This record gives sequence, C-alpha cells and structure tokens, in this order.
Amino acid sequence: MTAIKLKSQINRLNGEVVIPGDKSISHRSVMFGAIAHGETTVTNFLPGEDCLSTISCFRKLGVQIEEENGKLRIFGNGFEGLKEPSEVLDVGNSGTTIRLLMGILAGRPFFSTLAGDQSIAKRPMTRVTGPLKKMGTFIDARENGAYTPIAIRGGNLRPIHYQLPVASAQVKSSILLAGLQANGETTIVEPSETRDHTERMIQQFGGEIYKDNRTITVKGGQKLQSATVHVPGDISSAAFFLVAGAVVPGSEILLKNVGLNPTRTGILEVLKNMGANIEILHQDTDSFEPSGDIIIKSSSLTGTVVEGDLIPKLIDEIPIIALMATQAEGKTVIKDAEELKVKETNRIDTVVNELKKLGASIEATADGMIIYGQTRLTGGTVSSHGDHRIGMMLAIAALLSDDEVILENPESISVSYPNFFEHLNNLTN
Ligand code: SPQ
Repeated sequence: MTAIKLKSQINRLNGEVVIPGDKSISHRSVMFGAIAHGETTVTNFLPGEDCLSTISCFRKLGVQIEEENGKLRIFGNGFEGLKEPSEVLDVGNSGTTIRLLMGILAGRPFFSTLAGDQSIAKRPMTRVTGPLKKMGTFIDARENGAYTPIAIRGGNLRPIHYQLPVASAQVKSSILLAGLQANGETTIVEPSETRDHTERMIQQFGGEIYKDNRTITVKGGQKLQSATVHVPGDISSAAFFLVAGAVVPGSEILLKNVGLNPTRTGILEVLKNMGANIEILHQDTDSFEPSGDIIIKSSSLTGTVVEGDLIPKLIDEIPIIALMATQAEGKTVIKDAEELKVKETNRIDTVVNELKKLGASIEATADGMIIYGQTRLTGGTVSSHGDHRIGMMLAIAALLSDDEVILENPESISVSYPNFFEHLNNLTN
C-alpha cells in the first residue's frame, strides 16, 4: 500500500483554483450522449476514474466516444443503438455508473453483467433492482438482488408510480432512465429534494419532464436529440478548498467555475451559518446548470446543526464539514445522515475514526456525528480507506496539524479529483 507525507503547519492559503468538471454531470453527459440521436459534444468533462469507467462501459455497449483536447464527442444512436456487450461492464468504484446504467439497460432487450471493485460490492443495490423489477425487467444479483455482480436481461417496461424510500438522486435517475423507455408515464415521489442533474439533462437533450413539488413525471418513448454540454466545476470538489480557505488563518482563495445548482449548494448554507466570509461573483444563471466564482476568506467560525432536507444537498460534503466543525467554536451536530453508511466507505465511521487519530473531539451517532471545537490537530498516520472524499478531507486536516501527517492510500483521490494535490500545492507556494 502506498503512503505519502502530507503538507502540514501551513500558515495561509492564497491564490485561485479552477475547479474541475462536475462528476455527476460528467457521468450523465456520456449517458445522455449515448442514448440520444446524433453527435453530442462535452467540454470540461471530468477525467476522473469514475467518469472514465462510464466511458468504458458505453464503449463496450457499442457507442463511439472520441476524446480530443479535453473535449468529448459522443455518437449516439438512441436507446436502440446500444448493443449487447461481450464483456462484463466494469464500473470500478463508481456508484453513479452502476445505478444509472441499470436504468438504461433495464429497457434493452439483451443480456449484460455489471460489477465493480470491493467497495462497490458492499453498496446496496436493492434500492434500484427492486423498482426496476417492478417495471418488468429481469434483473438478478448476489444475495437476492442486493449486491454486485448484477445480471440484467432487459425488455418491455411498464411505467410505475414509485415513492422513493430514501432520498437518492441515483435511484431517482435510474428509474427516470428506465421510465424514458417504458410504455406510459412513470412518476417518482422524493422524500426530500435531491440533485436534479438528470431532470435538467432530459430537457437539455430535448425531452420533456414535469416536476410538481416532490413529484416528478416522465413519459416513455421520447426521442432525445444530441446536445452541446458544458460541464461546470464540481461544488463537491470546491468544498475542500472552501473549507481550507475558511479554517486556515490568513487565507484568501478564488474558486473559479463552480457549479451552483441549488440542489447541490448546501455547503454554502453551512459555511454562511458558521460565519464564513464568502462571496459569490459572476453568476451564470442562464445555462442548464448554473455556475459562478466564489471567494473565501478565513474567519472565526461557530458550531451549527446540519439536518433534514439540507442533508441531500450536501451529502458528499459531510466529511469536510466535520473537519470544519473541529475548527469552529462550540458544538456541531450532523443528523439525518444515515445514508453516509452506504457510500464508498461507512463515512460516519471513517470520518470519526480518522479525525480522532489527529486529536479531534468527535463522536459517531446512529445517523451522523457530534463534533466539539475548537481543537488543535496533531500528527499521525491516517488512511483514505480507498474513499476519495476521506483522502481529500485528511489532506486539508493535515494543513492545520502541528506535526507530520502520513496518508495511506492517497490514490483513491483520482476517482473525482485527479489534480487535487497540484491545486493544493499551488495555494501553499
Ligand atoms: O458515484 P458514487 O460512488 O456513489 O459517488 C458519491 C461521491 O461521494 O462522489 C457517493 F459516494 O456521490 C453520489 C452522491 O452521494 C453521486 C450522486 C449522483 O451523481 O447522482 C448522488 C449521490 O448518491 P445517492 O446515493 O444519494 O443518490
């Protein structure tokens, strides 16, 4: 296993970071390009390992995808253009790839198998295999449809009315992608609003979708047309520098090209509630996905409560919010976040255990964590446990640490942010 020494004892961070493309939107741009008719171009696509897994799966499904100077060209021939793959579709570490792909394959009249790495093998799939079976597809997986590997023989789909048992954009998107192929209208009701990139992309590719409060309806049999997609920067990646700028004294960072879709901006609300000095500039609200630049300056922070409908809007930012709370005055409570247990790792346990190694005062609860600040962090050996967001959170924690911090398994960071360390180093020079 590899390990690296992280930069520690940093006095201030200064400069700018152009945030790389959004992972969720990059995945969806390839998928929609593949199921639409015509040539789709995608700029600012994220070349992270997860998104490369999506490209590789669609190539195995017979879709021509070309990459030239960071620009993707996808030659789609509609859902009907997808071909039976002769190999296993390997999704690597990517939950988004496997869950959304199942929705696409559910309506295809051929056989496919899907599998990924050890982390994917532990992530629950019944939440997707269950509703897709109700729509009439043949789908089976280890432990009664619960875990990879997964086998699908798709076919004629009937529409369903489905109340989502968990607030999950992946489950919603998978059913929407199946719904686009069903014989009639599919309706989904969300318990809390989740990221809506799939809904926006259906419209961007010329399709129709209706939303009434938390009820979303899509008609089957729509023909999608190719589009030109510009992927904004990933706010989940920006979050690491937003927190770093807020907590490292004397810092000022300009984050350029950050996606500001309101279903993803929970982190900005938390920063403001905790007293962060943050300003949004040059907002673009005309595109299918809004974006803008953000300036963050260090300031003193106070504890907060993060809960309820805000959780799905910042679910992937909770590890870095937990670190921020160690540097805030008073108590921070994170609750209603049981979903963290089924991410790349159990993110309640990994956050609590790894931050404790650095001297944080933090405890796990059944649905989140409680953090007491303000604590000085110490050195130690920590691990990403193969989880990109844990690895990046620990690299930011090390900046605040008085002693040496060693990070085991830093490679996982390339899943969503291949040039993370280069961007961090630019701010410390
Ligand atoms: O793709 P994957 O592995 O599930 O990635 C994660 C992440 O931290 O990058 C979760 F572990 O993000 C999910 C996110 O948590 C990406 C996503 C999407 O693109 O639709 C939705 C969220 O997951 P869910 O289960 O709440 O739908």
